[in-house]
Amino acid sequence: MSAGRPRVYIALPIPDGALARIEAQCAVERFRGDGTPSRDELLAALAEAEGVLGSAQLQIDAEALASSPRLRVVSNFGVGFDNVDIAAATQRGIVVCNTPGVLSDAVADLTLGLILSLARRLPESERFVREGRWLPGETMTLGTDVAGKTLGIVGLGRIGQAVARRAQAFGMAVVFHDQRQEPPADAGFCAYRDLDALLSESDVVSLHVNLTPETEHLIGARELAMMKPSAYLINTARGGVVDQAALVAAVKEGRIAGAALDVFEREPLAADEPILNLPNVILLPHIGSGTVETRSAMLDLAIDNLLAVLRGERPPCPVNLEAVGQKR
Ligand code: 8YV
Repeated sequence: MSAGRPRVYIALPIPDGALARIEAQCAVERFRGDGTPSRDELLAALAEAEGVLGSAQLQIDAEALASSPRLRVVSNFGVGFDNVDIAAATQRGIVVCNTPGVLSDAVADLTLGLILSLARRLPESERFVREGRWLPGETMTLGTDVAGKTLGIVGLGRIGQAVARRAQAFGMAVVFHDQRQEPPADAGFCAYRDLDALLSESDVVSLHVNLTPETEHLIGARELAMMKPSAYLINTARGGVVDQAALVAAVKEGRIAGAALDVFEREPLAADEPILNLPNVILLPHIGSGTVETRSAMLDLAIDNLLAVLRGERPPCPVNLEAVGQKR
């Protein structure tokens, strides 16, 4: 370990108690703006930092890593790590960590909320009341039941499994596809399908994969064309998993019934994005893990990860285990 207290860059807002935990062990530099720091600010901070704590939206690519000679740990406040060039980090002995597990229930809850919202037309019904259209004799178009319908889960990791359990409690049949695994031995509670079969069989398709070169635009025009015209697509994973332009076209032309998205190819969503004009698409501002309890548990785990690496210990949740212990 380097002499003195390691320098850490905190690239997201954190409460005083969490800050005190880090300051007890580290010299802290903080980003105090909204959102994420500019590229220039990030590069300037990384020139000196041994650790960085940032959201899963903070872009730490090969160039940023190359200009971080002292960096030993990137601690992501989130389970996704598509924002970090893992191969480049590993090559430089930089440990990348994430926060799996603690957010699975929150993301799964939101996913079920979206499934029910689409099926029962909740946003549309709410607008019906608020806009004064609920008049004598005026009724809403009926929704559909979820019980007895089939949910296709793409990516049966922790979050996918949490979604599967909830959907089954609502009476849905669940099938899954997972690129990393054939049916796992313990997935007896839902049946494996290849992706095309899942798409054509499911009434709701829900995405729970990491964004990687293999999953980028996993759902494009071809895949959307395989879905039932009555089916819904849910994405609470990463925007890049879906070809957003193809989705807009499919919904507009009635080739699928609708979609619910918590994530987008570019975030925040620009004011002129065509998807904003589709009434049968629910749009949320990336709030999958956004509960007080879950965000607090994520921050605790992200700090545990950060401090463990800086103490020269194995962190609770390394993404690239092979980098642990390489750089001291
Ligand atoms: C967070 C996320 O929204 O866990 C992830 O991968 O995308 C989210 O939980 C994000 O990291 C917080 O800004």
